Amino acid sequence: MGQRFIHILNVPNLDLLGVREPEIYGRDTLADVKAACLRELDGTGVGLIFRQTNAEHEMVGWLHEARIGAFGIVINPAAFSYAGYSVLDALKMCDCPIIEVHLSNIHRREEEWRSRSIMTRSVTAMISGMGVDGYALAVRHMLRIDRRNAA
Ligand code: CA2
Repeated sequence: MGQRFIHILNVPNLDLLGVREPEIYGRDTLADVKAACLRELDGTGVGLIFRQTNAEHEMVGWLHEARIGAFGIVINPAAFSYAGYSVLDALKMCDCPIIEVHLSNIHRREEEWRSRSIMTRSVTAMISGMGVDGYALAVRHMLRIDRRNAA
């Protein structure tokens, strides 16, 4: 088998992480998130594909790429969490573990609609409210589960 990859996928507006609303989302940027995830993967042989887009069709294409044989998917669906049904359908086609990550605790936000992610019922696990640490924790968990399954 060739090298396997964890796909970390970020969607609308997350390119502005660290720039807008730091009181909610923190001051770390996506580059910091990527660096933290690479540290987790160091020496494991698992590769990283780290992406962000503001376009729904691009995200669907990336999920098709990850559909078969990926090590795992970590996705922050951001606003697609609430109406991105094409992203949801594409996620359901993937055969690997999927962890949904939200920087903020979506159940604690002022706007009640933020707590109603349509993705959550179709993913393996969800991390919400741990800020940028959520991504690296998701990677660590996936590595641990894989090691457990191999033992
Ligand atoms: O907490 C999260 O990670 C969210 O997925 C972020 C989304 C929001 O729609 C979800 O309810 C919760 C995107 C928020 C707007 O985008 C920004 C990104 C970076 C900085 C400021 C805003």
